[in-house]
Amino acid sequence: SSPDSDGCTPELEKAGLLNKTKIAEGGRKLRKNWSPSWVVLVGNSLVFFKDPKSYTPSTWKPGNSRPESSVDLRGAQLHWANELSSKKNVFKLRTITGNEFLLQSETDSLIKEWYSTIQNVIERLDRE
Ligand code: I3P
Repeated sequence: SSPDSDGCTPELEKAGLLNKTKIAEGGRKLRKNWSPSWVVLVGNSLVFFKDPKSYTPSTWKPGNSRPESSVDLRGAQLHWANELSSKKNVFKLRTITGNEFLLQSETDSLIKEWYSTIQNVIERLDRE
């Protein structure tokens, strides 16, 4: 059985390295500042960590390190957004509070996996 089988700790659904920039805060547009981010999907939240060099998907555990920020996926919206960047494989995540993030990967399969995993969580929360 997994360490989460008692249901006391939120399920770690996915973790990995993506390029990230915040483009709006509370609906107010921000200047882009792309940087690599260790992104973790756990429970109803997408959590961002700095210093991705020290992490790998197999060794990372929640609680190891302090998050840079986190996003509540309840009521969030996800859209492919290649028109918002010169980079390929970009999607936009908009929170219910009007914070907007672009997430990107050079690897097509990886970004598609992230998109569908996040979308599944959003849809699960919409049904609750
Ligand atoms: C931005 C930087 C971003 C770019 C953005 C530029 O310039 O080059 O990488 O976004 O384009 O404005 P600066 O570093 O001077 O802020 P993309 O890489 O996503 O294209 P944009 O203004 O067209 O969004």
